[in-house]
Amino acid sequence: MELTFLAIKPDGVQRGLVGKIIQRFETKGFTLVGLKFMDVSKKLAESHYDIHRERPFFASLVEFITSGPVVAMVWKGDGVVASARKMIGATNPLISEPGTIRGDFGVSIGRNIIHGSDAIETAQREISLWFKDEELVDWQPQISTWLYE
Ligand code: DAT
Ligand code: MG
Repeated sequence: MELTFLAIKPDGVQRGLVGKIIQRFETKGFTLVGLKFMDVSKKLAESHYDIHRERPFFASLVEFITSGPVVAMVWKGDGVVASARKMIGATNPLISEPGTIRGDFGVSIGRNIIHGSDAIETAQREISLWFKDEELVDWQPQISTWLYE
């Protein structure tokens, strides 16, 4: 089944939004596969945001994501990559729809609370960058038959 990588950024952690954010993905029906609370090294941050290396905001992005602990997660489910992106909302919280995480909790593009992989291939790259194989748990929630036909 499809996997995605999500990370609650330092602002989400500092603002005490970890529980609320995790709850949204749990109640939606996605399955938690990996979870760790961690500091992010400059090397990991630069590698994670490699595609933005030439953008003017790259340095501040790396500084921000390394400025405090983050919650790194892997979630599983049918269509989880695109669905999680919808639940997260547009990059700029000021234009993210209400009901999305960024739309409900944020006001600034440089403090947009959470990262989510933008495609299945990106998710695979990000999961292997952030997690070792043995840190991912292969399990089926017992309520699966009530979530999936
Ligand atoms: P997303 O996080 O929605 O996938 P992205 O991949 O385009 O957005 O950019 C990665 C992060 O970089 C984003 O979450 C916030 C920051 N960012 C993007 N565009 C920016 C901009 N124009 N000014 C400042 N920060 C920006
Ligand atoms: Mg992105």
